[in-house]
Amino acid sequence: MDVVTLGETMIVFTPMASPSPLMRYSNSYSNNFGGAETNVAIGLSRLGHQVGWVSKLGKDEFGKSLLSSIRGEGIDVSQVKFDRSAPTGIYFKEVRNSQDVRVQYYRAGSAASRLEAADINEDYIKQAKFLHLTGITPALSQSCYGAVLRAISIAKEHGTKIIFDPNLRRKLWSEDRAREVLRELCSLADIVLPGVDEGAFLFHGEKDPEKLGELFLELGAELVILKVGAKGAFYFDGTTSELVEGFPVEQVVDPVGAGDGFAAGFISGMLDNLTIPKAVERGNAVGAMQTLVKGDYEGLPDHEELEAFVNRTATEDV
Ligand code: KDG
Repeated sequence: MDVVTLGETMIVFTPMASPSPLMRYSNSYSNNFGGAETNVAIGLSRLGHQVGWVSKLGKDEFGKSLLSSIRGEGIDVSQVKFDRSAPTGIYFKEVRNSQDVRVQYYRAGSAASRLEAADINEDYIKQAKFLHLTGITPALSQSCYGAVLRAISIAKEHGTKIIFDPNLRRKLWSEDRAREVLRELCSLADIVLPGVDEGAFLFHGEKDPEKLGELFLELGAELVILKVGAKGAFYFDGTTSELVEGFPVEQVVDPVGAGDGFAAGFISGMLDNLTIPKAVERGNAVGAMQTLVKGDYEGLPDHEELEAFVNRTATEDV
């Protein structure tokens, strides 16, 4: 296994454009699914890597549909359990414009929020090269926080590299608790992937990339990749710091999942033994591609699509 990830995936409802894209007026919705960790897993799988997902789903129609969709993306779901007494989480997503996306969660008490340390299988984590975690999971419940800490301690014991994306979701917890836990998890990770706004949240409003890079390194990571939106991402490894420029896109259709696309591209680059700047460049490209399509993961490319995007050529139309 190249990467194991762990967290909640939900059914996503999005207003159909007619009669209005706003939820308060919409009377029809399309549905698909989304979750930061499976977005990353799907991105990696499409780029040819072996990925496993650890989670819980309600034993309901949504849970069954999610399991088969994610399995259908080539992800190992052997560590996904069904919970008969809790539902699969759902959320509603309203994309007002590329900068204004509103989400309404119905996930409190979901099956995934019942994930606990005892659900984490040591043998499964230890055979992976990377453990990917986000700051969404510990926000779901105390037991999820425990599951994340258990996965980290197994990874540390067996030399599995920990990649942590803070993925701050203010609706899920208080600011103080979020700051405390996200800083703790950044300090336990080998590689951290914050956005500049998350850096400002964690470090008293600091927005200077160079300073943020130092602050994250001081917390304990060996490599910090600081995302600065469409401009690209900086990397800091303790000796070098550099901005790797992003890929401009004509029109962002849906920004949700761009950070997960970045993570998938970057981790894929690391797995393919690219240099750090080249891995960051792949992250930038995959993140940009994800914004071109409606949905949390639908824009994530395979290798052929990625190459065509980077080289500004067309894919073969078969
Ligand atoms: O990063 C995108 C995710 O935020 C989205 O897919 C849904 O996991 C999700 C969440 O918790 O908001």
